[in-house]
Amino acid sequence: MLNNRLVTVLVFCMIAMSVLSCSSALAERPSPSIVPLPVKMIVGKGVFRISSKTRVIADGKSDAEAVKLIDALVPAMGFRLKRAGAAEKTGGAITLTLAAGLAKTLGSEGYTLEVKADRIEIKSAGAAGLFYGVQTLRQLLPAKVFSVKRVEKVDWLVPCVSITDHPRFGWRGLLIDPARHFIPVGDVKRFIDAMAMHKFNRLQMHLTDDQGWRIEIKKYPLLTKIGAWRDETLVGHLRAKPRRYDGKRHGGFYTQKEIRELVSYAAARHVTIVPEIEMPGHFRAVISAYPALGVFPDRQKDLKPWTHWGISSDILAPRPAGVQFCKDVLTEVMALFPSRYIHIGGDEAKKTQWKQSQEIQKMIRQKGLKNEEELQAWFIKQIDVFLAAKGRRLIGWDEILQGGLAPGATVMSWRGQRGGITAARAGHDVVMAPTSHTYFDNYQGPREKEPLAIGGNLPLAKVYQYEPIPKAITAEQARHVLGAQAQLWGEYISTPQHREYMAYPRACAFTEALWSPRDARDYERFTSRLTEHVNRLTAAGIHYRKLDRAAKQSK
Ligand code: TNX
Repeated sequence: MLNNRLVTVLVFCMIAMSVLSCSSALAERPSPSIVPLPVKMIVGKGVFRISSKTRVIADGKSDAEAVKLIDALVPAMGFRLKRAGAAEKTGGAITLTLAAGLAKTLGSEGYTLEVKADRIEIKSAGAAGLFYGVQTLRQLLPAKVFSVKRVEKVDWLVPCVSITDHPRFGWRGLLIDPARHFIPVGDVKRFIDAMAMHKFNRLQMHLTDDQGWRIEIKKYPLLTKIGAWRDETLVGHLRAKPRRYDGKRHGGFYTQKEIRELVSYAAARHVTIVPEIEMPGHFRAVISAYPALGVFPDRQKDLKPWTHWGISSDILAPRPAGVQFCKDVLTEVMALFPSRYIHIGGDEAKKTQWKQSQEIQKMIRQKGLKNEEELQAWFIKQIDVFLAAKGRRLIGWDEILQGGLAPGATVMSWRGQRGGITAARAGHDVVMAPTSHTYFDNYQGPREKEPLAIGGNLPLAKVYQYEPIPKAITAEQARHVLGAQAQLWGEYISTPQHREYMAYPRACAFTEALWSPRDARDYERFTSRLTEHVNRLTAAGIHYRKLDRAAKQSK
């Protein structure tokens, strides 16, 4: 009797378990590993087949994005997919449609992507959204479609899905630093390609620093003739003693023609290049070219661009001629970069020379200012007014808060979130870039196993957990947080491979922190998607740091 009952219970349990596992198998139709995770994705039944018969349909306005889709698929298809008119009957089509009505719910970067057995439809209110829809579509295909070389003449199967997606933040940035090590045009383009694939939309280029000036300015030719070249470069870490140098001249700069080319290359991938021209500090390369702009021109006649890292005390003397110099440079910069935001640095400006100079001290008194901090604030304000009059906005590192923030300024908060919080509370816009979570020049694993880096420790898991909105601000103030940016400072990064190694996979985690809904974040699931995603990086030839089990443990 008891035995019989036991058997019945057991059989019942087995049936229940098999029903449950069956239904969960249905529910868990393998979900494509999309990075960054879309807001909403429903996986359906069946597949769409991309073949030589597939046509691409786009109206006049979405045309450019259709061409980019066709271009992207050339290596995988081995030929260019043909275009068709909307009315044409085809063997299945990929349609790109601009639908202004979607702006209300999805903004201009959001999109819907429907993959049905007989068609694929991407819709967005903006060209950027179509572009991002295409990026997601590529991730629905096997990883090898990301290869730029391989040519396969096969049909590709796309799983049926229904995706609705839009970014959480509008500023999803990365910074590169050609000032410390020059980055040739081709390598910048390569970096932009990888960014676009991950839906980043801002590339800050740190174009000037103590160690080199990297942009042609017609009015001041010596900036690149002298300021773009240093005699040699430090080998090893700045803190290692004695210091050793490589004895090799290093330098380079972008001509204005090259800058235009980069700006349009980036724009075609919906990336805005934000130029950064450092002032009043990090100014040694400028003073090497034009000693009259320094605080002590007589003493600074033989100055040369710095050959090691750190912060030089050579600072702009904010005489009328110095302020004018900055405005002249920015005039040429604005003509080259359509970016609404112009970054003027403003960080780490050592005030030693201003303190030592009777002339600057007199200037401070005459302007009725209290100290050197207020002089810097006064100077930044001149630049703020100048940029605003031209319809642009000044953005600077959080030191621009000291001595009073210029009225139109946007703050990039790097020394923690504090600067960002102060600025947001005061009603200023903010881009978060704290050293704690966004300094990709820091180590990402055990030092003894990693290539030389500046220091610190920023593992993948920590990047993934980054939350740009500080708890300390209200929802209203949070609207001032435009987004965040990760920095690849270049002191210890001198090749494209190393730059990619420092950027990936951390940038995969970072883009998800900026794009995907806050509540959807799940590190375990992210790393499991990442194991598939890195195959795309491999196919695309991106030199990333291999995933390790520690990535999961170091949470
Ligand atoms: C601080 S972040 C800097 C850079 C350095 C970086 C190295 C900032 C505004 N200034 O000049 O390259 O640290 O991590």
